[in-house]
Amino acid sequence: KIMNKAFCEKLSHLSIEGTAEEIVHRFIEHLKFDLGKDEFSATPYDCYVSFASAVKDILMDRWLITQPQEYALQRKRVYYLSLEYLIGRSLGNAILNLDIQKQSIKALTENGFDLSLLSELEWDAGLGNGGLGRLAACFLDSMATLKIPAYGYGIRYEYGIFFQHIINGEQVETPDNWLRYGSVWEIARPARLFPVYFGGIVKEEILEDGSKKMRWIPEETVMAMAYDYLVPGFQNNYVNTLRLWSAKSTREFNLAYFNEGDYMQAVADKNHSEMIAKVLYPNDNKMQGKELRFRQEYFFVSATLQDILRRFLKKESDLRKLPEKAAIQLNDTHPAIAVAELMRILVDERNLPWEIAWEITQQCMAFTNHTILPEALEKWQVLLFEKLLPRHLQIIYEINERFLSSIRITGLYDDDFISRVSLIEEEPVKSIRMANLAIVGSHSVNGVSELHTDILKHLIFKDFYALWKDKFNSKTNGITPRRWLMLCNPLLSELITQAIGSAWKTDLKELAKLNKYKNDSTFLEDLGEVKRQNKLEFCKYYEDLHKRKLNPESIFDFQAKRIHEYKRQHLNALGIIHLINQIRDGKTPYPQSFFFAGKAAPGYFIAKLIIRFICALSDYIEKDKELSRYLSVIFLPNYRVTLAERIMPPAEISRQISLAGTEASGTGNMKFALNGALTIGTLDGANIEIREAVGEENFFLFGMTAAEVKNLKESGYHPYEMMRQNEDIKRIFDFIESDILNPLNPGLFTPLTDLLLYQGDKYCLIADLPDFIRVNAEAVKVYQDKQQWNRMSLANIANMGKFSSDETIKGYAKDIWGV
Ligand code: B1H
Ligand code: IMP
Repeated sequence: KIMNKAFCEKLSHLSIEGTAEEIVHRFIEHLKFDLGKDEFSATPYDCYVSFASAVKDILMDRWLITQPQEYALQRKRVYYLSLEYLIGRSLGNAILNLDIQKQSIKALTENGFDLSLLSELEWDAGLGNGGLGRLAACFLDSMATLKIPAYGYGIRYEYGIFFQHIINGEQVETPDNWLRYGSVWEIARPARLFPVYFGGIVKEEILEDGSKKMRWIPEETVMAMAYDYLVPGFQNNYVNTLRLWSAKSTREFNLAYFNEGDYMQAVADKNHSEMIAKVLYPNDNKMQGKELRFRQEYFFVSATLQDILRRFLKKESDLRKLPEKAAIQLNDTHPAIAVAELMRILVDERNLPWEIAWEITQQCMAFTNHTILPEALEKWQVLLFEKLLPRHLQIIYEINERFLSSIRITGLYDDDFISRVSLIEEEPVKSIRMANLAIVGSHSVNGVSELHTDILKHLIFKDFYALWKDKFNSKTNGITPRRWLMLCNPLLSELITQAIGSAWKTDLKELAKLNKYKNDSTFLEDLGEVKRQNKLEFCKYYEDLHKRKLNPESIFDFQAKRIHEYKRQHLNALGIIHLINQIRDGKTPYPQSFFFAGKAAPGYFIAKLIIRFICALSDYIEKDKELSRYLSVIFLPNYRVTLAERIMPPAEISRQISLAGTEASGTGNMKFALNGALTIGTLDGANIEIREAVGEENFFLFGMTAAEVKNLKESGYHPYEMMRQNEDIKRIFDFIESDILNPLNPGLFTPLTDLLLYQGDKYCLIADLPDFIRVNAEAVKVYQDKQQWNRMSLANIANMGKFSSDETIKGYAKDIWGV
């Protein structure tokens, strides 16, 4: 004990209520005493930092109440392991969740500051690629709101997802050095430090009783240092922890290295170790088999499991009780090495018998799959394993042997079956199948929508489903209504609250009460007016930033998501070319603005070409007087959480047009619908459930079903012939092949058209195009009946309750975690 009673007393009595006066006081203290700034030197950014620090003080105060409470209660904790957290900004969210909006605005306005201007100075924390990372962030919000003692664990990347610039119609990436000026929101824990080992050899030891034991003698050590981010629940005084690991060289802690050996080499080695937490891999739905990524995965899993066990062992000594106190959720296979690591700790370090260790591991672990795209399924070469984690490789072999012999002795399965479920793939290169490891090592496997889970059960994991039906379950994704409605769309939130009260904020199903307004023409007009105001607001934002005018009278139509062939941004583009052809034929369409936003992985050639295609289309239309009267195409650069918050309120049409059976769930689809956009979509992922919830008459459906796609591909799909037989499609391709979009660069888009016409059109754009053209026209027709459109929009908002991440988390808590 380093503190006496008197001091502890003072410590526990200093608390912050969160009045305007306290906020101002702390704001000033931070400005003066942390930053050393005065009226002559403070910049707007200094003011943001100091004010945000005052808000963080309140977060910290609540956190220091929540955490000891949970120690006293000793409830089971949830550990969410994810390589991605796409958080965005924190200031507005903290103020909302702490319920200090009125005081904050008072504190600022009385002193001549503007909250929205200060908020704009915060950089996004972009530690994720897309849906998978944003889902993790929504889950943290919901777990805190539901007062579940939960921890997010991940990596504190020095560089988050790259910035996207569009230069001459092309994507250019620059690094997101988000920590350059430090982050207000993180708390460094320099003493919360764990060693993580790599490489070396495994030695067999004979113990006194004659039994054998494996001892890993690693070659390399990297230190993992904790940084904490506080996660407040919605207006409930409950604050959880997101703990992100940073890599530190052991050199830092062992100065002897510098004295004895080669000083220059020691510093160089330091860089090598610290590379681990340097940068987020910028791929979405694709595995990149790089050694550094493999190191990242093990680094954060090893540090996390050490921390979990440390916390457990503070109050318990019997590791058999671990499953009663810890639920570990694996966000895809990226942390799947946790299965082998926990086994290694229990068997090698804690000397538990294998069977007991296996029981503990399986009961703790649960696995969520997020994609069925074959290129995303993680497989790591045995050679790499052997080099970096030789003991884990042995453990995986042993898990595999025990697993395969347990099914062999039943006599129910043939050799083909056994080689399909094996954790080891022999051809073309011997590799470890991380999904198989995660499935075998977990008590629960879930998909992220009904359709996706069905595909897991009956297609990609059907052999495991045959073995363990009860392991499989579906948890449809969700979004937090705090960020995705209250924060981003204050006008709509206010209208809703006036109509049905505030209960929807923590019980989104309350929105169903809006259904009673479906024939209330005043309410429908108010709803339309909110959308109109949001469109005008967006126009102002866009025009200030990009010096280009938008037409607020046009239909605001959005496709915002990572650029990927399976998501079919190019299908949307083909639909726009059809409209061009119609205008050339003298037909005058209703004015439409097509917005695209999304990043392409830097190494994904076709995705980058799709961006060029959209930008070329945008230019061509803008320069043509006749076309630009009716159409505009706008590529919004650098899609990120903050931009997503800007586009949800003004959106009228949401495009969710992936080929059926490819998008596991989607969550952008939910954000748009919750903000009153109508979806033009396929029967894919969660679209199916959204359509069911809002009513099929309030959803613009097109395209094949997943079953139809399967049939078409099996019976022979001939996109070129289809194109030849459809006059509209033929003209679309004639248009592209004429190089009118790219006169200075003839043939630029040939790789794209070749993929569709001559290389099998993997994602069936040609097959779905006629129905896509039909549904686009239908939506535009309906739009012209404003009251009808508003009624459909209301039906969407009112029936989105099931897609709150609060609901999703309740499902995980009950069915998987037992909390
Ligand atoms: C999703 C990924 C993903 N699924 C590999 N899979 C990655 C796979 O860096 N990697 O190697 C990164 C990301 N991301 C998305 O998850 C799905 O495509 C969406 O449909 C789904 O809504 C989202 C959340 O479940
Ligand atoms: P951790 O769980 O060890 O990471 O500690 C997080 C926070 O939990 C600490 O800052 C304390 O507020 C609280 N805490 C940690 N250990 C104890 C304990 O033994 N009793 C009560 N509270 C604790």
